Amino acid sequence: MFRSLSPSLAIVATLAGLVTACAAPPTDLDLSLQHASSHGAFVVRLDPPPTGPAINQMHAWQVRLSTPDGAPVSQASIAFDGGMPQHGHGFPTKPRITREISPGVYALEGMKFSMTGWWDMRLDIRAGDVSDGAVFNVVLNEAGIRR
Ligand SMILES: [Cu+2]
Repeated sequence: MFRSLSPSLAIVATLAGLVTACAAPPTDLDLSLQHASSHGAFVVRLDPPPTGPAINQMHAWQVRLSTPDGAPVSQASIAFDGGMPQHGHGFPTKPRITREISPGVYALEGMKFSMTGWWDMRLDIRAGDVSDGAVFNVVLNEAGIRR
């Protein structure tokens, strides 16, 4: 039984390994960490930790929110979601916006990347009666964030 199954199992395991290893991120990803929100209501900038986000370590980012003409946007409520689009999983933690550090600057805490590859970070922003979303792509390799 074991003998007859193992060759095909080995092949399946090998193929699965190859597919995972070879799923390179799309080459046309927008890797910018500052851009307009989807409908242009805000300009959003993500600042990673100065030392770069190390794999498997909890860390914090900052989110800078402004109007299109550069005025800081205070008292926004920002929901965070994201994960690895090619792997179908989210973050291993529950990152969230915890507080406004200074006008228009928000702390994104509880971040942790569990592996290298392409991650997306999605923000749902509401300020007053204006709502908009922003999506960022981060490609991580052993050296940090690919630019
Ligand atoms: Cu993954």
